[in-house]
Amino acid sequence: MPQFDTIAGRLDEQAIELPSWAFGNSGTRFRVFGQPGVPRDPFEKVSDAAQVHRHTGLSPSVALHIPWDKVDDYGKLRAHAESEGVSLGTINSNTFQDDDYKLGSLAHRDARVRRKAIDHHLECIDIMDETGSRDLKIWLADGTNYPGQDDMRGRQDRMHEALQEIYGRIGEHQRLVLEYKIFEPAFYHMDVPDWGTSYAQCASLGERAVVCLDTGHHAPSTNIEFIVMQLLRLGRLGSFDFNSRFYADDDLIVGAADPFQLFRILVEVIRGGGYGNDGDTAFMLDQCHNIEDKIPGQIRSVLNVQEMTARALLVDRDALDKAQAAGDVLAANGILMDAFYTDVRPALAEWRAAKGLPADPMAAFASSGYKDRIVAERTGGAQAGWGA
Ligand code: PSV
Ligand code: MN
Ligand code: MN
Repeated sequence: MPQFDTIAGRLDEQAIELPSWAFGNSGTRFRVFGQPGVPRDPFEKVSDAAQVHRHTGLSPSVALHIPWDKVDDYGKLRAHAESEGVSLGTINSNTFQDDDYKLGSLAHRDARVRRKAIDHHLECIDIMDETGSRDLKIWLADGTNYPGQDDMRGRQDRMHEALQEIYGRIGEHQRLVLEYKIFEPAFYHMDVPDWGTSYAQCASLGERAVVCLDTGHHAPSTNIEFIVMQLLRLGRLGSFDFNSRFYADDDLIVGAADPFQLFRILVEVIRGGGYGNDGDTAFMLDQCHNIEDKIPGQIRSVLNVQEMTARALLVDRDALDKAQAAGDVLAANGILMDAFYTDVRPALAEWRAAKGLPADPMAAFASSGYKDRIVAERTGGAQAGWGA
């Protein structure tokens, strides 16, 4: 197996975008537990995200969700981010929290509602021009709850027409990223339920339309790494929303529920040329920290991604190719498992220290005094992110 030193350089290529909504209060439909010191506005969310980058060197950008992160002056928010050492990243649209969208947004039967949803996306593109963002990420809550409720084919056609108009406004250096999800909030059918639908829509829009794979958006026991392989093969794996799940779209800390799955996904990302300087697949977290502290929750998450990336980079590709070509099933599987079982934590601590980063980012944050400061300064913290 390769030594850690031989792959250490590749870890410099890693960038994991943080979701602004991970820093605000969030919860389930049963209860939102408030935490002291949570951000009161997008500026404070960006400051909290910057702490994660300060301690890990892994998260140089923050994704925004509109209208949760609506501000009067995006230039000011951009300057604030830059002064904190991060940039503004993906702009996420939101057509799921408005009464008009009860029966859908881009797929709605009513042209007035579709117009409103399209205009929201055009506004998001205007914001991207101001924030300097590359990606417009679209996740649609559109779907139906009952068989016969609406004509699925008509909905697909209307959604396509609407996406075409939005895509037409995407700049030359920007991308439209279409996220899929098997169910929820619609329970009978979703209009973009799977990677195939997202791919089909993107392929007919143009080459700057790509798919977002949220790791929590599949049926149980779906082979997600196969989807990663296929989308990279087709040149359409635009981004990841990383999180983990035990049951549904749990949005838990990535790598918490199934570290082996995260490893297998990263093996395919690297194999398919989607990692770091090799490609254009953006890594993003999409998580909610309902009961744990938010900033350490994000620190733990990016460290988990880095750890599994290091293990995936350690796979001995030459030996694996030989074993596969020879049809040596057990040897091939053993080579993969050797990398998975390698504890890279001590080597990563040294790697961080050599870069002037804290060897233990969790401990460094805990002793930084930042949390005490925000608890004292921020009173009346809003429910940011979900429900804001
Ligand atoms: C939907 O479940 C989703 O994964 C989409 O990415 C949304 O924009 C996001 O959650 C909000 O957390
Ligand atoms: Mn998502
Ligand atoms: Mn989700």
